[in-house]
Amino acid sequence: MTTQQDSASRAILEGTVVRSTGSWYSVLPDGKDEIVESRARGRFRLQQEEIPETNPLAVGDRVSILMGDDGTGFITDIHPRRNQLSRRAAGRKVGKEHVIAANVDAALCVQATFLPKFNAGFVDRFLVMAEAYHLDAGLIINKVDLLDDEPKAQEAIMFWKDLYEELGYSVLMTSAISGMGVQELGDALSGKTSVVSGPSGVGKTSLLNAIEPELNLTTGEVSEKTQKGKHTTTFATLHQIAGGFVVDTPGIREYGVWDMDPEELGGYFVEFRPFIGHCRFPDCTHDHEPGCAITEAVDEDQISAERYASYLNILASLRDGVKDVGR
Ligand SMILES: Nc1nc2c(ncn2[C@@H]2O[C@H](COP(=O)(O)OP(=O)(O)O)[C@@H](O)[C@H]2O)c(=O)[nH]1
Ligand SMILES: [Mg+2]
Ligand SMILES: [Zn+2]
Repeated sequence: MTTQQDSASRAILEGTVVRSTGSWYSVLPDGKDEIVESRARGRFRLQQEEIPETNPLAVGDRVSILMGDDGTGFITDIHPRRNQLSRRAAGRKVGKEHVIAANVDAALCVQATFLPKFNAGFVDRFLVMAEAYHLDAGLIINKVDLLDDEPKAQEAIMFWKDLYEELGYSVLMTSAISGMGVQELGDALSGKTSVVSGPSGVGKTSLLNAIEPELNLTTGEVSEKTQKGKHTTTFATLHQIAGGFVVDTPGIREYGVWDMDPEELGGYFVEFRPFIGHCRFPDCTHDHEPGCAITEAVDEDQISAERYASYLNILASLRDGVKDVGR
């Protein structure tokens, strides 16, 4: 820094990083509407982090910025993170990781009633991710308007709604077309940073636009396709919605929880937890092992066959080293 600058006379603001290009950071100062484009020192590193990261600052990071005369900011301080979502194994495995977002509170999975069909396998992978990161998780079932005069589809959807609610997850039925549940979704997003994921075409963008029309996000297939082509250099964006932030990221396969040990997986299925530790073998993967308390619970309908099938699918993908999950 140049020594002539009189930094003492300048304003220091606190705010949240909402966008990053790797060299410039868009910072939203607390209580303000105007983004301040900010820079950080080239070799800026988080003091409290031990795992090397490809990006020192991520969306969701809380920072202090020193305002310059030209209206740009200079990041002087990054506040300790409550948590971080990243692309590599969070926690035990040390290696380079790319932080997708910091200080995330909640995770919402969006599915459609149909078009595209409700994808329980996606939901279960999403919930595993949310549990692994200790995020509050919920399910949004959109396109409820399509259920009118479709009693069979309605029945199927009510099955899933009941199942996930019984597990303790909140389930919200919405329609971006009729407006049903849109206000409630806005309330759920308020005052928090949430990850919103779901298969392409379920209506994520439509719902966010319905809550906050000024957002003017692009709906349809095109933007999704270009996102899929991008790689680890993509930076997430935080959208300001309903007094909260929504993390815009490509998909759940991106979250680095998919190289966990197979024995760990069962703990991320909430209804398995009471039975874990009661299997004959301490490292039971609840697959084929004799004396397994989980398979017994499935046989006794204490764990749903659908959730157990999802568990086995995810287990198989962990064993195969398949990282391309979440489609
Ligand atoms: N019938 C119906 N169509 C919807 C609803 N929400 C979104 N769509 C349509 O579904 C398509 C995909 O929506 P989009 O928001 O781009 O989905 P995204 O890929 O999840 O972001 C668009 O043609 C939307 O108009 C809904 O609640 N009901
Ligand atoms: Mg979209
Ligand atoms: Zn077992």
